This record gives sequence, C-alpha cells and structure tokens, in this order.
Amino acid sequence: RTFYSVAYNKASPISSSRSELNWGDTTTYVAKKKLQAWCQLSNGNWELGTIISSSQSESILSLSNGGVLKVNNDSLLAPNPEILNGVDDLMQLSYLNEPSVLFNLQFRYSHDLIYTKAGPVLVAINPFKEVHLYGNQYIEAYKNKSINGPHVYAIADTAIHEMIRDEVNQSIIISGESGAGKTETAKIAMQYLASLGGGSGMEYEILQTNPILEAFGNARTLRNDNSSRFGKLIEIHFSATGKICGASIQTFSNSMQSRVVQCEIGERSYHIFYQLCAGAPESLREKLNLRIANEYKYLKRSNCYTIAGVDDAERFHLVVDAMQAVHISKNDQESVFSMLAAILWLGNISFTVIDNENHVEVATDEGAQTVAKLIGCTLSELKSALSTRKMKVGNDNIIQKLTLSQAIVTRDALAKSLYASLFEWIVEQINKSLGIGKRHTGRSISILDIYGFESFNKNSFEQFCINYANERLQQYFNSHLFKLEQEEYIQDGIDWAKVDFEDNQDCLNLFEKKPLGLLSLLDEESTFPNGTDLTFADKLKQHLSSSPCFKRERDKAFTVHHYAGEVIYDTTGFLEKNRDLLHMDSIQLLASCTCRLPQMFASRMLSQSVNAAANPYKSSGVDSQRLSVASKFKSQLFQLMIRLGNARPHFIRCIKPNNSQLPENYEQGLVLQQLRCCGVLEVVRISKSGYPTRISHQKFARRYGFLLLDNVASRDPLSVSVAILQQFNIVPEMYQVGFTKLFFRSGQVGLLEDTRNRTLHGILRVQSCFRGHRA
Ligand code: AOV
Ligand code: MG
Repeated sequence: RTFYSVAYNKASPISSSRSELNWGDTTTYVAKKKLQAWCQLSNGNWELGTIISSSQSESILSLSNGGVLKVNNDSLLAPNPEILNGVDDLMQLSYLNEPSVLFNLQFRYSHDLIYTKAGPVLVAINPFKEVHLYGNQYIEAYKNKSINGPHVYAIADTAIHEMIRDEVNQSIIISGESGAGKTETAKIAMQYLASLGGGSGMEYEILQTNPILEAFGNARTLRNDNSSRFGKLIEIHFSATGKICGASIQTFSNSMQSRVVQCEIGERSYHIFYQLCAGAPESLREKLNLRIANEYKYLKRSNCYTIAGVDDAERFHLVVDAMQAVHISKNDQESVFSMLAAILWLGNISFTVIDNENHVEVATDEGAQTVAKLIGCTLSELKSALSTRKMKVGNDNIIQKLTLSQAIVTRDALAKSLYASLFEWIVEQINKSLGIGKRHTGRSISILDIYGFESFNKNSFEQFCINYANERLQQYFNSHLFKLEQEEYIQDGIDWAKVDFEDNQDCLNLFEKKPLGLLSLLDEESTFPNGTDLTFADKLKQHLSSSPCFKRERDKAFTVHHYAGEVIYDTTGFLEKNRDLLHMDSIQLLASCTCRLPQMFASRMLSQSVNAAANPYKSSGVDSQRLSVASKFKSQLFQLMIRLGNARPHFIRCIKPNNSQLPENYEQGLVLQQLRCCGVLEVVRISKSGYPTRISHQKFARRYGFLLLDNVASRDPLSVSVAILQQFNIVPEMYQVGFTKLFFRSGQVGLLEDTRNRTLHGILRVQSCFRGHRA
C-alpha cells in the first residue's frame, strides 16, 4: 500500500504518528492510582477500567462487571475527562485514540444524538428507529440558527449559504456501507432544501421523485430492506434569490436489471413488482391479467414476497400519486404498468423441447399470450423471437432454432432490457418535469446517494461495479480532504512536517490500468467468442497477481483488497453480465410492437448500435461495437467525478451500528472498522493538528481592519493582518502567515468574529459601560 503524506505542524499539540497517539506517557499516568484507562477485552471491545495496581510494565484493572484484567501498560489508552463525554465534534476530544472516538459516538448514539462532527465531516449513525430530530420545527430552528448541533440540516444550510455567498456550486456527498442510511440522509437533506420553497410546486415535485425512484430502483437485499440498486445524483437549481427553480437527476446503474430475473434467496426483486401485484385496482388487474406475486416465476425464485412493516398495496398508491406529481400521464402510467406485467409474464413463458438436439418451441400458454398482448405483437412474432435466431452464413440468411438454454437466456435478456429501458425512461420523464433546462452555474446543490460498499458471501459483477464506484468516491474524499490540504500548506510556504495516511490509488490502478487492469481484461475477455468466466479468472491471475490489491483464489474466484476490506469475487456470470446482449431478433420484435414504449425502447437500442441496425444479419447477430456494461459504467463514473469537481463538497459519512438492522445496538468492532476505512479518524487528526481556517490577507484585512486602533488606509493587507493579530494578542501557536493566506487553528477566527460582531452592533460599548459601573 502506498502512503500519502499530509502535513501537520511541528508545534502541534497532537503527536504525529499513530503510535504516539497511543498516549505515550503511560508510566507517569499509571503511577497515580485510581485512574481509569481504556483496555481491550479478549473479544476486541474496549472498556474503561479502573487501575488498581501497576508495575513498571503491567497494570491490573477492575472492570465494570466486577472482573479484573492484567494488561501490558503499552496497550492502555488514555480516556478523555468526563466533561468531554459526548462532545458534538470529535475535534474537541483531548485524546483521539480509537476507544475514545468510539465511546464518544456511542455515548451520543445512546442519547439519540445520531449526528457528530468529525472536523469537516458529518458522521451519521443509523438509529434504525424513528428519532425526533426532523420536521418543520427543526428545519426552522436550523434556519434561524436557534439550534446549531451537528445535523444533516446544518450541512444543507451551510451549502445554501456558501452557494449564495460565493456563487459556487455545492455538493453533499453521502457515503457509507450498504444499509448505513445514505438514502434516508439524502432525503433529509432534500427535505431541508425543499423547505426553501420555490413556487409552482417544484419543491414538492422534487420530493415526489423519491418514492418513484425507490419503487423502481430499490429492493430488499440481505443487508438492507430498502437497498438502492442504482446510484443517484440529484442536482437542485436555485434562482438568484435562493429559491428552487428546477432539478435534474442522473442515475448510475450497472446491470441492476439482472435482479429482475434472479436474486438470492431471501432477497426481493424491485419493490414496484410487489406493489403492483398487491395494489393495482381491479380494472388494471383485468387489463394486465395480473396475479399475486407468488404466481410469477421471476418473483418466486427467491422465496420472499413481503417486507416486515411495509404495506406494498399502500405504497403502490403513493407511487401512483408521485407519478402524477411529476406529470407522468395516466396513459403513460398504464403503459409503465403494462411493461411491468409483461416482464413478469415473460418469466412464466415455458418452452417445449421438440427434437433430440434440445431445440425448443415456445409453449402457447397464458404467459406467451399475455406478453404478446401487453407489448402489442402477435403470438407468432413473439414465439419466433424467443425460439429462433436469424443468422447470415456466407451470403445466405438462415434461421437457426435455439436450444432450451439459449431460449431461456434470450427470454431473460428481453425481460432485463425491458426493465432497464423502463427505468431509464422514467428518469427521463422525471427530468422533463423538473425542467432540466433551467441550469445556472454557481447556483446548484447536488446530492449524491450512491450504493454503498458491499461484501456478501458471494459477490458478483454487481458488487464488482458497486465497490469500484465506492473506491473512486473514496479517492475523491481522500484527495479533497488530504491532498488538497497538504498542497495548500506547501504552496503557501507554511512550516509543516509530514504525517502518513493510506491512499487507495493502488486499488484504482488495479481496476483502471490499461491494458492490464480488471476492467480492460474483463472487456477483452467479453469480446472473445471463446471467453468463459474461467478463462477470465485465469487471465486475471496471470496478469494481476503482482498488484498489492489482488489475490488469487481457487477456481473462478479472485480477491480485491478494497479500502473498506477484502472482497472475494466469483466470476460466474461476469462476461455475460458485462456483454448484456440483446439479440437483434428481440430488438426487432420490440420495434414491431404496436405499443409505444417497446417501440421507443427499440429505437433507442438501435440508435445505440448503429452498426447492428445497418446489418441485422451480422454473423454474431449482435453488435459487438456496443460499449460493455463495465465501460459504460466507468464513463458514467468519470462524468460524475467531473461534475463533482465543479462543486464544493460537503461530506456525510453514514455508519451502520449493527448488521441486524436493530435499534439500540452498537457493535464497537463494526463501527470501528467503518470509521477506519472511511478515513474519519485521520480527518479528525489532521484537522485538529492543522489549521482548518484559512483566509486571504486581503479578505482578512478587509473584514477586521476597521477594528484596528490606528489608521490603516495606507497599509498593505499583509501588514494590516499582522497588526490585527498583534492587537488581539493571538498567540503565535494559533496561526501561521502564509504567502497569500493566514492559517488559523480551529476556533480562533470565531473569537475575532465575536469581537467584530459586537463592535458592529455597538454592544461592545454598552457592555464596557456596564462593566465600568459594576467596577
Ligand atoms: P443505504 O442507502 O445506506 O443503503 P438506507 O438509507 O436505505 O441505507 O437506510 C436503511 C434503513 O435504515 C432505512 O430503511 C431505515 O429503516 C433506517 N434508517 C436510516 N437512516 C435513518 C434515520 N435517520 N432515521 C431512522 N431510520 C433510519 V444501500 O441503498 O443498501 O447502500 O445500496
Ligand atoms: Mg440507499
């Protein structure tokens, strides 16, 4: 692993290296008895024990359960004074060791204070229960600053103010593992922004996009009952007066559609299928020939139909209302539901083997008949698209019969691509309604809610893409908070020593390097006609074993060492999911449909693969020019990074306190692992040891110059600044003067601001009179 170096000041009260942070002065500390110290129990948890005796090297501590523990003095860590219990910014802790941070977060969590600042980052711990921290009363309180505790509202408020003040686009970047609370946090931030109003109901429309996108893009997984299977960037645009005037949504998905035909036991397909089956009114049920969920094979496979505490029928009505709100017409809604029903019925289509080479025909059953009716084609057109393939051999066009397994793949591919197209179409309709045209640079706030890092027992192509995206975001976080920090200090000629932090460039290289990286090798193998998941895995092992982030595994598997931990990927299905091919016969079937949506989907697919359209009889039957799923995903991700690069970021790190989705349950080890891998601890250390506030000489002189007792008109900004620092007796340890800027330790500028405000409001004079009287 490579290490980046970040500057910290030599004069800093915080020690530089990790080990030094471990409270170096143990011996003098333990010499005084009755003191407390953090000690690690055999289960890895930390507990505060009371030292009952100690020698040069070891101490005996009594624990809260009455037990005693003998530990090496070196492994004892200093606790913070009680007065610091539950501080709302980790930067305020005197000791920043891991147990102190863990305990502080736990202390707050147990009081339902789920938000804590870690320097510039907001940490949010998922309460897995309703906490009373939201709603209009709180929103108002944050707006008029009568509350100022850490909160998503406070972050949104800062973003708005900085956007208006500096005319710079802002972004709120929410990250964390699956189930950590990103989507909920994004909604809370949107709620705050929407409360600024806009007129013409735009803010209501923006909020109503959530139930729609969640219905179509979220599903129950083993980690989260409402897991987002797509990433989302919503950009909210503001007018010059700070009112919402429009929004646009960009989604990121990687073979999210594979869930439509298959998911793990205990998981569900997308919510909308169950909602439709449970909530469609009678007339719609008849039109679509709808059944209950467990009559559809696609939904039956994972043997899970309901989610505790969720009423799918009721949700269905909310989704319909939301579609109405974003101006999806009744007609279009019905077309959407027809597509959903067609997808479900596709899964029920069965095949009959007609010869001993395993060739098949489509059975003329309810499945096939209903699908033909719902998409608007004839039964025979559907049957031939699913059981035959047109090929060009030499100069002849021939028709080849499909085998059973080929026919199943063809059918499932059709269902998946219908769903992917439908999702894309819905996002487009939403964007039309939100008025993407009204964009103003410098006046937008984007909220990023991407799928979290995932590691299951079995990890496939989906996890591969998701974790790659998280790796990129992690780098953005690192580079923003650490690299930029360091560069700024160095550029301004500040006296800094170095401190190390881990960087994830090696892992990104493993993915992105050309031609020998995971993505390139995947694409290469996907285009080889004879490539299989096994040859792909072998190739990886052959070329990537030297990477520090790659590990060989047996058979078709390999391990990637991600920033958040090791993940074993099983390459089964990788190539097929990456190719994501829909045969030309299926595209032509859709093109020939009388219904609007399938027609539209087909023409879009054709325009994406011009070559194929020119020659539908190409020997492979598919267009090999089309971008692979992974390449498309990578380019979406790069576009995202560019967009983020144009905005000032605000980071929220969501933490999952337990894996059981339970309230009042704080697993230290799990929290610690997330804090470590998302860099929260490093951020605090660096911010605390550094100079988080920096202001240019000009700005500083302009802002505080009038406080000077002597006339400053003729002086340059630097000497004005120095004069201010001297007049207010700011001690040298608390600031540094750079070439262009002044750098302050946290809290210093607050003091100056107070003085400035008091002076401005004349309070200073009144107060000093008052003091004079008392004296
Ligand atoms: P995620 O977005 O981070 O996972 P969610 O935002 O869906 O996670 O949160 C998971 C569940 O945690 C929600 O359904 C709520 O039950 C609960 N929860 C989260 N935040 C809060 C909160 N502030 N108050 C109350 N309950 C909350 V994934 O999308 O899986 O990575 O792909
Ligand atoms: Mg989510």
